[in-house]
Amino acid sequence: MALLDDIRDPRDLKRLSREDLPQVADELRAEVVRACSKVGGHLASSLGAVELTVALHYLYDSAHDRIVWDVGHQTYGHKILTGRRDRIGTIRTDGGLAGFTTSSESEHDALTVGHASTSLAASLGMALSRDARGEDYDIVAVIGDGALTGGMALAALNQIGHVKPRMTIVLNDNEMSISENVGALTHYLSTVQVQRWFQDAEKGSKQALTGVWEPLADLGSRAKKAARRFLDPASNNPFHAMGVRYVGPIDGHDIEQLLYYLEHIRRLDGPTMLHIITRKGKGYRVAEKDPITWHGASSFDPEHPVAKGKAFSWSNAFGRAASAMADADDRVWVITPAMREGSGLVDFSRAHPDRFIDVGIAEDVAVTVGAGLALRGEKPIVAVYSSFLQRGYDQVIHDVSLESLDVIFAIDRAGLVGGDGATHQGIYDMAYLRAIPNLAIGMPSDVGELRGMLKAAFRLGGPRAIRWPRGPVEEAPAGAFEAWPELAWGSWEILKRGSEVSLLAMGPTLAYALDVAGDDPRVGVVNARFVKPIDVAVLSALARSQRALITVEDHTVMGGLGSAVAEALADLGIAVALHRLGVPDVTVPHGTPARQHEALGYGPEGIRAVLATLGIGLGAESVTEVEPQATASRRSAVANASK
Ligand code: HTL
Repeated sequence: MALLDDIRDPRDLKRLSREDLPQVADELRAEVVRACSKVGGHLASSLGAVELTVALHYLYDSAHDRIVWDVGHQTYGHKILTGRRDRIGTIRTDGGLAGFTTSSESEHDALTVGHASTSLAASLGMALSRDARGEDYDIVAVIGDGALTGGMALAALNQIGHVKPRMTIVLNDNEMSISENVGALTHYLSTVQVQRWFQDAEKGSKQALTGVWEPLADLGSRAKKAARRFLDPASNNPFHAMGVRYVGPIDGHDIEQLLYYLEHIRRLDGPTMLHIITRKGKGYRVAEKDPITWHGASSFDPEHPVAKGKAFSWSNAFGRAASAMADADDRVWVITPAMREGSGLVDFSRAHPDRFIDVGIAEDVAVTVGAGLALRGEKPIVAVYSSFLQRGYDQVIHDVSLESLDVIFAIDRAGLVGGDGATHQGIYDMAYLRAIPNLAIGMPSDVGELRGMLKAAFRLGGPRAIRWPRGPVEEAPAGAFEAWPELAWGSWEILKRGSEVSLLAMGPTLAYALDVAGDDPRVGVVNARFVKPIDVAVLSALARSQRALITVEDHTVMGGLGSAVAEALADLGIAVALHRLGVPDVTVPHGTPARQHEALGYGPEGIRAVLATLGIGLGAESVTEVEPQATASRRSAVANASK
């Protein structure tokens, strides 16, 4: 690792000669593979951006200039070059580096990010400030072709083309989102532009320099040669039409070319997009061959890389259930905003290609396409991660709930999600959905309940959200839609009666509650599987007969199950001690969910601690010595960790 060993800071990189840079890229690539083989991570995207990373850091001063990475999952090389090499093997793990760029982690991370399509608007904001204050620094946004499918990116581009601030936009085009990229723009980029470039590169473009390229005209023959590769702005280019100068496409793995074009563009006024073509997984054979599998890798043996088989998951259970529903009824459609694999929909997309639609990274569009389908009598299922549905919030209210349309929201990754961390935590959906009229919400605790909820949602109609966590679940025989269990929407299930206290839990926290309650006759357990409506009959009976109720949820305490129960008790006029366990008012970083549940006070130990305060001692370890403050101090420890 000859060169990388001496790079502790991007300034060290700048001391090298240009000829050395390909070697730095090779070493960086090896380091990214090594880190991901240890702890997993976004391998393929980071490998594809290695040359770009080297070129950007060679040219710009990332502590002063602003390099704004979209999503931030392709930045492992950037992290290594910006003083974090010694910790790169901790990425996405408890207390380790974040998986995305995070401003609090480094001055070189211009934006805290994880969700797609924000880089252009944020860069525009930075440019507006810079220009208003007469400051002088460069702004480079790096956005993938996947992230460019997001409405936010396109709307920002529209504004950038209007305001015309000086900035560079690098469009890192590998023709992939997580799966194959979708949309007309993608089609345009891949077929028209790329073909044109490869043809023109051979022949030499006959297009003349026009006024837009005049800054280059006096740069001599090399610039003119380069300019031949610039597309004629009069051509039918959508970015140019939006007021953004377009350059490219060029080979994004050729550092010389990258530097050459970036240097020229840096001198131009106004916004310029440099379209670079890269390969996802570049330089690591398995990842190049199968970038979908190696987009988000688990740990692997770098000498013999084989993707780990994954246990049957909630996503798989949903995918199968959706297929059975679509088999039974031709009105069932599934819409995904770019998460076919993650949402367990690969088989569905093959079995029902005509009723499967990937709208790109555009959750807002996914929701309103669902509304449109429902308006025509179809039965759409919008399959979306909890944290990404935040992007479609207005659409849920405005387009679906006002008319109480038959749209099922299949919400995956509800709860803490692990390595993806703060940006991806699925801990707000009940809070933000519960206030919406007409919208009902449930959370199953096993596959049978998932099917029962889907069936009930389908039969009852109206907007219905069903949420489930990331991770494995016990597989249950598939069976036909008609044979699925009937489940009364809004019904809770008393799993164990207790004489003094009841634990009300949902989804994964139900296992904690059952574990803690054991066979102690004083402690009951309820599967509080619906938060809207909640089971008022069961709740009021419990509240009148128990000394205390404890809600346990993998969600913010504010607005979730605990809130729903507190509100219902207030409405019922029942005064009973209520302890609400869940995520307190803090951001939660990446880490191991089970450990985080404990640290935040809603794991088994946290439940025992609360029971201990009620005089119910259970289990030896924690109960007697745990004071009420213990939970609070654990909470603040996690809060501090996330700062
Ligand atoms: N929806 C939103 C709003 N944000 C994110 N991050 C996702 C979904 C999920 N997601 C990623 S990475 C990614 C998606 C869809 C693909 C991005 O494709 P792009 O980059 O072309 O921009 P590439 O991977 O290098 O090809 C993550 O959550 C990490």
